[in-house]
Amino acid sequence: EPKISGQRGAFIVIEGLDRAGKTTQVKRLCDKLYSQGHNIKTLRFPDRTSPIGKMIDSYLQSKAEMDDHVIHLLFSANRWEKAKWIVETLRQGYTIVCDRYYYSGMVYSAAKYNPTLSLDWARAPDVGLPRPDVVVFLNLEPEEAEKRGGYGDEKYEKKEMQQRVRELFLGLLKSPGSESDMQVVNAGESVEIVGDRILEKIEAKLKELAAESSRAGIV
Ligand code: FDM
Repeated sequence: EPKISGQRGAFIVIEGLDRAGKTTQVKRLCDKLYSQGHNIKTLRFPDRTSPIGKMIDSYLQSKAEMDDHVIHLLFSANRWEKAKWIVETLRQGYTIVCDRYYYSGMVYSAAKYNPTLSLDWARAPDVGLPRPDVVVFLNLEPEEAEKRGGYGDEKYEKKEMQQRVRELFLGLLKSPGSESDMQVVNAGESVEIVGDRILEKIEAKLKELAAESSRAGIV
């Protein structure tokens, strides 16, 4: 049941490399926040269920070829499809926990080093999307990623690509924009420890939020 106190929910994003444990941690976090009395909805990008999401899925499985700019814009469109839902759901008092958002959008596309696809170009189509209240970046050392075994078969699950994505993510933390607000958690620890660290970051932020105005911003 949506909260009737009038306070909007928080928009929480979990970002990170493949194999950093995002999916596991999103699930744990939702369970924890739910047990604390929050109303929770989850979301993940890409959302492969919509027609655009199905095109993205074909691309990631190498069943369809696409120009780098085209697939980038589809990933962005896939977020815009959900923008109104996000705003309304937060307004109804639900806290949203989202697996990947536009940060992945920027870095995975820019990691292709296509000369006409810069980080700035990649960011542009996402400007105006609902802005997260907290973004946690699960950082994984390359050696630890190696230890976790081979990557899957999807398009970007290659060592070199992951390395470039990691560097770009770390670069975002130093950028002057809102991306530098990302909270970093070392994903190399155990599931329990990583979960506790994520929760610490989020609880601190939720407290700040409760004290502030309850209007959601935009990217
Ligand atoms: N990915 C994800 C992108 O390239 N751009 C985006 O905007 C998003 C949201 O898609 F390699 C990449 C990241 C990953 C792949 O993601 C599929 P999941 O989390 O493994 O489904």
